Amino acid sequence: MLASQRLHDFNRPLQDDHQFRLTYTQDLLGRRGLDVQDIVRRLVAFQVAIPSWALGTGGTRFGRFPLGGEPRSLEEKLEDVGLLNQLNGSSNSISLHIPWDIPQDVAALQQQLQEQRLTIDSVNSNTFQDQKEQPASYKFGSLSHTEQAAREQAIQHNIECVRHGEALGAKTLTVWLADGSNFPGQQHFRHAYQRTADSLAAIYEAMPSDWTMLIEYKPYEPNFYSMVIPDWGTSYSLCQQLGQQAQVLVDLGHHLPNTNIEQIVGRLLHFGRLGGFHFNGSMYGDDDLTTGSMKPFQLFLIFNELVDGARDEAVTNAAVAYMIDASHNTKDPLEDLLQSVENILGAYAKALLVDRALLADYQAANDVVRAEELLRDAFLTDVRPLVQEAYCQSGGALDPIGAYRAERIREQLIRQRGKLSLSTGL
Ligand code: PSV
Ligand code: MN
Repeated sequence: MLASQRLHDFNRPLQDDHQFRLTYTQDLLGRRGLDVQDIVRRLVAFQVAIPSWALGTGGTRFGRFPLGGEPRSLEEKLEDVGLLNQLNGSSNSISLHIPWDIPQDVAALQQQLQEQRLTIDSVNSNTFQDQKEQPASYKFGSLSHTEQAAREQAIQHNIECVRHGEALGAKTLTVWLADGSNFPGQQHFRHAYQRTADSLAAIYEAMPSDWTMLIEYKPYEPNFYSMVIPDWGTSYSLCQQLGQQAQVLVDLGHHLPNTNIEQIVGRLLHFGRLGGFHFNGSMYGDDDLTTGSMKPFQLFLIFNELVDGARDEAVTNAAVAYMIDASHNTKDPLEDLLQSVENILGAYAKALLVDRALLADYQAANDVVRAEELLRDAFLTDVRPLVQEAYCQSGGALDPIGAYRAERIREQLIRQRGKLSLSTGL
């Protein structure tokens, strides 16, 4: 890991320029009555979890080009997240995917978590692949399967995920189902839905009372005719039946092109059912690109809804869990994750600039142009000095990717872990 003195040394020559830009931004925003210290405090507090499966090189069904030094064990995955968190102070938790991340030595892992000041975010079940020696196959579904034995196996797997999570202090189970059909007539829509609802109810029953179940939706892939949970409405209806501990998870890549995701966020907040996010960038579908790389304005508009909801007393939504769910096929995964976090913090900072009272006035007066310009003005403001200040105040690097490169961390990892890896990069 990086010694804090080294980060300090790295920051020193950058401080002058940073102070200059920070002072300018402070003056500019101060003139608009904004409390910059408060914005920076909120950025420092904002944390986005890193999934264990995004630390290795990803791939497509055509190939994978590993760059080496990737984590070979859960312990090494934790090391990588700890390193990211040292660099930017914004990723203090890791999400696990079972069975890839079954802890071998729970006590040692607990100690490592403590030493690296990390926590376990959520535990994700995997019923989209068959595992060795598993009696029933998920080829035709898991929680929605026509055969009880397959459903029961998938239910037990989810309960087992909760048990692994409990041992490490997690409190969230994320369920994403690949269940669906590839051809018309293959699956009875209503019956498949009901079987899923019943299976989820069995898992929900087995969950501790302080746990949350996040239900993810996805319109297509791996099934291309229908998915059992294709949209937020289906997730929402399942949550409604299950109870207060069930919440909808929005994965940005799980929408058809041009879907108004910010409106979905607004709706779910209104219903108090927005449980979590999987951030990524999308050009065509579930592309799993760097968050904010394709549609930064959309990312800002999503945060605009989140901040609006957080400031409205009428909104009773519980705390939202944030995670990056991306795949890194061409970039160094750690650099890509640092970029994503930076874009997320930037979108959040911009949303904090919006004058909500003024926006409400423009909306009430149906002043379309002023309302739109108010949002555009926030979006076009350069908030990078605020994000950098947040990194700095968290003990991180003013330029996390610069520090990562200056410290030749990838080279070190390749030396320690080797060129080839067994990593599960999706
Ligand atoms: C499915 O595309 C998904 O977004 C779900 O969150 C999975 O858990 C994750 O990718 C990794 O498989
Ligand atoms: Mn996801």
